[in-house]
Amino acid sequence: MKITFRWYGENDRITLGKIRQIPVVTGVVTALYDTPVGGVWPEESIARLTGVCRENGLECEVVESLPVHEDIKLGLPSAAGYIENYKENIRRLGKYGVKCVCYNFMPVFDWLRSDLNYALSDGSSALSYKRKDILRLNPDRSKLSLPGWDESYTRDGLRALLARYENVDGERLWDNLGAFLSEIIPVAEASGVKMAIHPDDPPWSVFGLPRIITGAESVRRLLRLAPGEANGITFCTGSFGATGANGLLSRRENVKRRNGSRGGAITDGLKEIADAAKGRVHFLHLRNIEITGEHDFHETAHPSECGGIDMYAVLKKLLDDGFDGYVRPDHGRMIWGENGRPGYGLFDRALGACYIAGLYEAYVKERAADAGKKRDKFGVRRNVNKLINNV
Ligand code: CS2
Ligand code: MN
Repeated sequence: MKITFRWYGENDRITLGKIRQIPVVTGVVTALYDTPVGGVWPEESIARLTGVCRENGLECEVVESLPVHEDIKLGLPSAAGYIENYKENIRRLGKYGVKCVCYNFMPVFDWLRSDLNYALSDGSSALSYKRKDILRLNPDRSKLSLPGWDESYTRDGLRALLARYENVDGERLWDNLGAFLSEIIPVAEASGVKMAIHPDDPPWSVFGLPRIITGAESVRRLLRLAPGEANGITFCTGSFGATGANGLLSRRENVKRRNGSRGGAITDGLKEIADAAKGRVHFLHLRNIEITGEHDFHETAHPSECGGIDMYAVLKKLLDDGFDGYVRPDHGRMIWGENGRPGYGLFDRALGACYIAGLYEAYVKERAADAGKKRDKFGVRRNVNKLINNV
């Protein structure tokens, strides 16, 4: 497992020089931000991006996101050309050492929140989602100004796009995802790139738009769409966790201590999603949240005791199942007076990275102690050595 950190490229105020000082982070998760969605990423830009990371002592093996053009999600005839571009991007990224690509298939909106400055009791702030506030933002009824949302859509452009989705329900969206995957997965396999779809955030329909990557059943269906290890997921705890229906949070009713599980409350919901995704979790986003009502939640600091998700249980379950991909701290709070990009300040995410490293070190050493001198099929002994060298 490699601990990474999201970096928004050369315009990010959080420089590579700062990221490399977080003791446990070995690589960044990044993207090109100046190519329009659907276009081909210039090879020289990819070379520059990956090169500058390496020059700063950081790996550049994960791209998040390689956005999917709306015409692909809508299944329009023009999708074919955009899919070709997408394949070319995968090939180019593979050529420059990228091993994992995170993307999503959410119509129109990426992550959605109603408040970017939700006050937590310790004086910090976090992102939150309140259903009634989101309904007030309904683009058909009000002037749409979404916190954190891409400002590049004009109001009319956005309305026109929403209208095009009127004929696209969940089933159609699944068909369009299937058509996309059947084209790109073979290319990803051939390019040594793992595709990791990000769950919908939040995992329910917003503004009448379908959202389909929401829980265990979606993961099973996704994996049936295209064979090949390259077809996988980003296990985003905060996204899957936001709906009580997924039972990821360690509420009393969700927790059954399983025989042999020492510590780490593996809820039935966690087990179900992780089992569905076994062998196909290529990327892990650790974010903690607290559910405050039906379709209401706010984000918290990463440690288990700060939110509803038992982070050790998640990590342990995935590692027990053979996870050996990339992990990054997902959205952090704003602390210590930082005024950063919503969810992506430096300080709290850096705390998150160190916390993840602590959980991992404990897991690896405990496993090594359990296994004695025996070789472990998950490469734990190798990981111990890596850890001792890295930490
Ligand atoms: C979010 C998303 O949860 C997250 O990681 O910040 O923006 C995410 O990067 C995209 O949905 C991935 O495609
Ligand atoms: Mn995420």
